Amino acid sequence: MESNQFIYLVVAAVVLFAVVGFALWSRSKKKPAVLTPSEEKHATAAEPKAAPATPAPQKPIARADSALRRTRDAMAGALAAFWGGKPSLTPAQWDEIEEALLMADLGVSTSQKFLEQLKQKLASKESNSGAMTSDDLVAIGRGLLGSLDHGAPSLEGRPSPTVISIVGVNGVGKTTSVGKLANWYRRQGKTVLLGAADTFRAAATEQLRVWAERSEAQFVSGREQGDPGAVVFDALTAAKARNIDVVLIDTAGRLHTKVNLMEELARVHRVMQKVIPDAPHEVWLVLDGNLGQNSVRQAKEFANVLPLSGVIVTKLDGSAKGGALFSITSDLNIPIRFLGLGESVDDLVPFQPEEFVKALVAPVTV
Ligand SMILES: Nc1nc2c(ncn2[C@@H]2O[C@H](COP(=O)(O)OP(=O)(O)OP(=O)(O)O)[C@@H](O)[C@H]2O)c(=O)[nH]1
Ligand SMILES: [Mg+2]
Repeated sequence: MESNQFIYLVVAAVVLFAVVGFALWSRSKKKPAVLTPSEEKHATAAEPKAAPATPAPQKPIARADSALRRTRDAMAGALAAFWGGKPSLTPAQWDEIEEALLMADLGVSTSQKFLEQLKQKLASKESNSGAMTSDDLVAIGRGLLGSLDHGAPSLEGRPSPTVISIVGVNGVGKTTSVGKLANWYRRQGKTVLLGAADTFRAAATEQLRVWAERSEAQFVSGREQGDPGAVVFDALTAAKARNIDVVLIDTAGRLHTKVNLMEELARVHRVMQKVIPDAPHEVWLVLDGNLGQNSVRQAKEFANVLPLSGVIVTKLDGSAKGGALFSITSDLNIPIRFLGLGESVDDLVPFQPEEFVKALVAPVTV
């Protein structure tokens, strides 16, 4: 080999080493922005961190925002007509908006009110040559939810125990909501007792017992097929003796059309009054968010028989019919207490009307 060739070879080898060496060095310095699950596992194993005692629950607005995606999608296309400061909308565009509101199951009369107010707002914007903003839509939607005292009622100054009876049609999510409520009140530092007054359905008691254990709530049950009145009597007596803050009574599902079953509920409530004269302090109707306007009809029937003081709307995570909440409040004048946004223990959020409307018409990412 000639000396020139040898020199080239040495130089090439040095350059190669330098390039490879630099690449390896810079790779070792660089932290990946996102770890794959297996990298994450190893990274965590190398640097163990103390796990938080309970995972921080997501902020309600963020949860409602994602859980209401389907209802929002039902409305979004048409409401998009407002963005971009268009001077006016064509009749066809108004029809589309009306259709979208009906698709989101706001119901005919609430949709009409929504449309009228949108038209008024747009007219006043036009005369000031302004454009419709998402705040305007939120204000209109919020107005339609009325001035009821929505959300979780304060227990301050309330009789103790506060007895909340949970009622509704079969399968709407009563037991699950009782379980989630137990957890919610426990997180507020309250002592909670669950009464398994669904003695009718096999396995209902066991289902509730699991929820009680999960949320460290006390639990009172009776015999299967036994008298639900006996269970509430025992539950309220125990709650009084043990200084419990909140008693949640899970009742058997029943069709609002079955008069005898509806009367049985009223009787169970009267049994409560033998122990605590003004019980139940709250009667909350659970409605399945997938039923849309049909749930409004259910609610009317229950309200005819029972003194409803609140509504829980469940399964909104899979529903495109969340717009029915507007009719529930405007047609029935009953506050919405909580929303069920999934099947796990933290998937229950107090109803915040403004945040709800924001999540529908002007999604907020927190
Ligand atoms: N996705 C979703 N599922 C829910 C929600 N709430 C309840 N469920 C589910 O709905 C089903 C019925 O729930 P339950 O709590 O047993 O309903 P229930 O009203 O007590 O039923 P009965 O006692 O038979 O009348 C279960 O599979 C629950 O996991 C919710 O907010 N979101
Ligand atoms: Mg049940």
